[in-house]
Amino acid sequence: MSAQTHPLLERAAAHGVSLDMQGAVAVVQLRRPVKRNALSDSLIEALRDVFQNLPEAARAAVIHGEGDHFCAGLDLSELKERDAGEGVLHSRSWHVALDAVQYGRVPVVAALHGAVVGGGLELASSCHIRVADESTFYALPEGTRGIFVGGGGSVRIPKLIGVARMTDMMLTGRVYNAADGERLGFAQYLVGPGEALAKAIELATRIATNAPLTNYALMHALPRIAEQPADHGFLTEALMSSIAQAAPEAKARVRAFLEGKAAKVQKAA
Ligand code: 1HE
Repeated sequence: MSAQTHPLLERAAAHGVSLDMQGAVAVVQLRRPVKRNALSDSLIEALRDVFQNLPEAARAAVIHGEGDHFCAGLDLSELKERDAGEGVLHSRSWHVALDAVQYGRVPVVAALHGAVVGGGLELASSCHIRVADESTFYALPEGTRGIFVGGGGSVRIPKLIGVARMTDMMLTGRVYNAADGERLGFAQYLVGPGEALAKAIELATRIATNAPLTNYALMHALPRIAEQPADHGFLTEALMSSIAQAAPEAKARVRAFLEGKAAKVQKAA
C-alpha cells in the first residue's frame, strides 16, 4: 500500500525518499541510485519529513537504498563555501533529520548493502538495528576529503565501534568489510547477498508486535540511561520500568504467559 497521502510525504517522494506500508512496517527507501543515494539538502529534508510524519499505523520502520549502494554520504556537489555560521546550521539540519530517525515514534531497522560511507554511515548509525549483506563496506572518507563528520557521526559512531577505531578510519581512510563490520559492532546481523531488506522487514515485523511503551523505552530511555551516571541511571530505570509494567498491555502479556498462553523463550539455535 502506498502511504504518500500526507503532503510532506508526497514532497519527500519527489525528493528521493519514498514510504510504503507493509502491514505495520513503514518501509522507507532512498531513491537516488544514479548518485549512489548521496544525501543532498533536499534529501535530508525529505528524510526528516518522512520520519516526523510516519503514518499512524506504523509500529516499526525499515530504511534501505535503491541500486548497488545504501548511501554514498553527503552530496559533495553541494559542498560549497560556507561561513562558520552557515556550516553550523547545515550540520544542525542533519542532526534534526537523524534525530527524527533515532528519537522518532518507532524503532528503525537499516538494511545495508554496498557503500555505507560518510553521511551514509551517520544515517545508518542513527537507526536502532543494522542488518548488512555481504556486499556492505563501511568508510569515513571525510578525513581524506579535508572535512569532518557533521551528521552526528562523532556522537553515534564511537558508541558502536569505539573512539580509537573511528579515529583510525578517519585518519587512514580504512575501509571495513561486511564481516569485520558485524564483528566490530556496526551491524547486529550479517546476511547473504541481497538478503538484507527481507531480514530487516522480518525483524521490524516482529518489533511491531511489541508493546509500544516497551519500544518507546528502548528508543528514548535506554540510550539516555546508558549516558547517565550510575546512580541517576538506576533511578531513571526504576521510573521507566514502573511506568512500563503499570500499562494494561504489560499486565495482559504477563498474565498470558502465566496462563500458558504466551510463547516461552526458546534456546538459541
Ligand atoms: C556522488 C557521491 C557523493 C557518488 N556526492 N556525488 N562521500 C564520499 O566521499 C564517497 C564518494 N563516493 C564514492 O566513493 C563512490 O561513488 C562509491 C564507492 C559510493 C560508489 O562507487 P561507484 O563506482 O558505484 O559510483 P561512481 O561512479 O563513483 O558514482 C556514480 C555517480 O554518483 C557519479 O556521478 P556522475 O555524474 O559522474 O555519474 C558520482 O560523482 C556520484 N556520486 N557519490 C556527490 N557523495 C554531514 S557531513 C557528511 C560528510 C560526508 O558524508 S563526506 C563523504 C562523502
